[in-house]
Amino acid sequence: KKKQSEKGGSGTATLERELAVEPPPMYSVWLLNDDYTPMDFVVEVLEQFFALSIEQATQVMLTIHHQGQAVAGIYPKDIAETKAQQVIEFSRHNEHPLLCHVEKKPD
Ligand code: TYC
Repeated sequence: KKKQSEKGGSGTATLERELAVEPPPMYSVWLLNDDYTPMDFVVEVLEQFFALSIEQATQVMLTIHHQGQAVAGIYPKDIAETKAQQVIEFSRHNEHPLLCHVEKKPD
């Protein structure tokens, strides 16, 4: 005798499997320009916390310098928020005013 939970095997169970593999919502970490943080410090931050090459890090740093801000990386929420905290903590430890913020990407 078939159990109640096994009825309609291609209905609810299929939907549950599809939902289970949805990617998580993603969040951009933006670094902001300021007048005081040295360019080489920002490049170091982009290399150390966002795993950019020195060429990528230099390009992103220059984009921030000229345009006011740029995306350093895109991650699930908890990772994005941790990176932002770590950048601010590292910057304060080195007495630089560098700031960043986290923004949810559209679903
Ligand atoms: N504008 C800074 C300078 O001229 C450099 C800088 C770049 C600062 C990027 C912050 O996120 C930043 N020294």
